[in-house]
Amino acid sequence: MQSINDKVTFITGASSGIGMATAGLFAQNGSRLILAARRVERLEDLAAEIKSQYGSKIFCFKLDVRNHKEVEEKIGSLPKEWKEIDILINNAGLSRGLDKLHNGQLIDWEEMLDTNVKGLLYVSRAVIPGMVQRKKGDIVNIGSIAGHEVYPGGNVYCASKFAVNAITKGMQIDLVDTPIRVSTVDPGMVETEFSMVRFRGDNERAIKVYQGIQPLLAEDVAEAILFCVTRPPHVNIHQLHIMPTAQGSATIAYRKV
Ligand code: NDP
Ligand code: 8X3
Repeated sequence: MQSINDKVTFITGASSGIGMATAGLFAQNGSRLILAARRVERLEDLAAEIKSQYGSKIFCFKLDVRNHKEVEEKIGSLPKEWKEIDILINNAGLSRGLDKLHNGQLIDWEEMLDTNVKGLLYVSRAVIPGMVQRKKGDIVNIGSIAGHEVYPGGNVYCASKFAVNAITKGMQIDLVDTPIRVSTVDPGMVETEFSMVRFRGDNERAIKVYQGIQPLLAEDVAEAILFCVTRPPHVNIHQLHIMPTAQGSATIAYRKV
């Protein structure tokens, strides 16, 4: 097992859910953290909490992964002690709506594709060259069961996660002549702000997603991410599916009502 102690981990979308839980777990394991998201005040609160708990070194900055220029400039101008990123966790992502494709909203499609696909590409393009130059690094992309199965109304969100899957494969092939490892962690239902975002704050609808079932916790996914990056150097976990025990597929869940 490799240690992440003192390694620099960059987490996108660290202001909530899986990203936030991963920040906590990685700090607990001695990693230094770069945390990015749009809600920077949340990052600052998280950083203060983690610092007081683990004494970690943390650098936070506001970032909208959809904005290519901003991604390039902010990652390109990281302070000297934060420039050498060891671990990149491409986690920022979201879903909007569950409409049939023919009723879908263009604005929702664009937001999902711009964030989940193009945002991941922009961040990767800004970070990976340094890893190649230094001949070391780990990349974990957060995919989804939605990147393997299409479910009713999932259309464009699923397409974005199928794309994450393909991009991950592409990275694994393109980096095969380097020591850099690339993984995708693909969860089923995780109880985070995901459904509140998907249904634009409709709490009742969001709660129903997890009714009668024990979903994954963000911490469960954080553990899976940590597992990927702590394998011995000759081991690359290509893909890690993680599902709630009561979820058999994207559409089949056993709910106790
Ligand atoms: P949350 O809504 O709790 O967290 C999403 C995070 O992404 C937030 O920190 C948000 O920060 C960030 N984010 C969204 N858009 C942008 C943007 N344009 N720029 C920068 N950051 C952004 O959801 P989860 O933790 O569940 O989601 C994390 C990842 O896990 C996503 O990729 C999601 O698709 C994936 N996933 C989730 C599952 C689930 O059931 N919850 C299952 C499978 C995969 P902010 O708004 O502050 O910018
Ligand atoms: C999030 C899980 O099942 O809503 O990626 O697609 S699901």
